[in-house]
Amino acid sequence: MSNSKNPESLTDRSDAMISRRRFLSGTATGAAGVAVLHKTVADITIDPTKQQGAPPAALGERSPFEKPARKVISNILSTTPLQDLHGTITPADLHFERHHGGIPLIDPDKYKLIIHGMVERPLKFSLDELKRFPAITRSCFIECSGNTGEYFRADRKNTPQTLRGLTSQSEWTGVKLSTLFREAGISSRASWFLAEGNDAAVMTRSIPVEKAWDDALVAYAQNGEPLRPAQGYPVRLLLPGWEGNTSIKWLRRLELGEQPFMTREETSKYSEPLPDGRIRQFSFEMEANSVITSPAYPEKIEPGWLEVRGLAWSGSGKIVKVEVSTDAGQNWSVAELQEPVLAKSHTRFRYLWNWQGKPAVIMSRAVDQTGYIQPTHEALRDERGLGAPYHLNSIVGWEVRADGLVYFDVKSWA
Ligand SMILES: Nc1nc2c(c(=O)[nH]1)N[C@H]1C(S)=C(S)[C@@H](COP(=O)(O)O)O[C@H]1N2
Ligand SMILES: [Mo]
Repeated sequence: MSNSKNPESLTDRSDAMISRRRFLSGTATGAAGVAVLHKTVADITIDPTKQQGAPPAALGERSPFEKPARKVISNILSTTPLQDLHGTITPADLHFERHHGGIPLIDPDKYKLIIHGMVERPLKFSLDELKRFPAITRSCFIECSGNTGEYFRADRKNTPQTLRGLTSQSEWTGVKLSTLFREAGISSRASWFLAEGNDAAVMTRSIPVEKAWDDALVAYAQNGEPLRPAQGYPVRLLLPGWEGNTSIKWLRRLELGEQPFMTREETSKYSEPLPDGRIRQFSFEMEANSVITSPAYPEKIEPGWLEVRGLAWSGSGKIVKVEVSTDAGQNWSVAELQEPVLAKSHTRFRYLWNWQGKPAVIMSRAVDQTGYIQPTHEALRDERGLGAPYHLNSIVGWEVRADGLVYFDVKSWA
């Protein structure tokens, strides 16, 4: 992977490493690295004026100077402004949204969840009854399998949001699906269940029962408050790490059966033709993915030290490594991961880079606990043919021009 035949890139790298170490240990007194990040101020004058603050408002609002916004792509889709967020959590109002039949308004007092089919006791739960069961709280991402898919164009003016904004991370609370299945006494022959939503689309998916014994959740809260209507209020199914379309919102019915139910979504939509003529179906797990959120279009950077920042995630478990390349994927260096690293969760990575003012292409590559390495676009195409706009998790780049302007690297998607 390291390119020892290229003397120029070797020199660049060792210079960068020495300065980076000095920079980190704080011994670079007056050295170029520190001066660029933090200029010394000669005249320190303190402004003595005070301003009477506003009284508390009924609703906590963002500072009027901050305007992060979802990008509404169509009446069925909106994306998370990944470039405006820090850390890993997505504020609920900035969670991406994907609706096949609009956002239904459901009265929580009238809400019911039915479990039936191959069970000893068909059951019907109110919201209060669901809340009475032992609860669990966990963080995880939800990512649409169409991320960087149907609505993505390989245009140089992509932002992190238009590139990979169909993923969001929340802390969810609810009752384990296994608790409810035990309550209903599901048959030992039941190996699949149908999950059905209460929206105009009546969205349905078939899910293997093993996912219930693993980590499926019937969720009623998100980031400390009840779900937002767009996220499935009052109750959604949450299948950590699996493609977003399986996390059925406005969940109203679970039916146990012996086989996949072959719903409309499964026969007409979520299937992917492969180069060898086979069709990939029930491709539930979201493979490891990552995106550099800064620097990215439309930023303009200055020469000197800067922190390359981004998010990595995997539906198969924890992220164990993220590597960053500043030479279009020839050499890779290990980025720092923000602890705690959680399974099936957005993981923040950071990498200090001394940009010398020369054209560069920066990329990130995620590795998860199964050893899976995020593939190049070329490798993904060889494997899957890219016949369907789903599960397109390949490595992407940002092109940094000599003038500091940053653009989506269209070549990384060719
Ligand atoms: N009932 C219902 N559930 C649904 C959908 C829907 O249209 N109706 N969309 C699915 C899809 S395609 C995705 S990617 C996720 C998106 O969840 P979010 O809107 O909370 O981000 O919800 C899934 N669950
Ligand atoms: Mo989706």
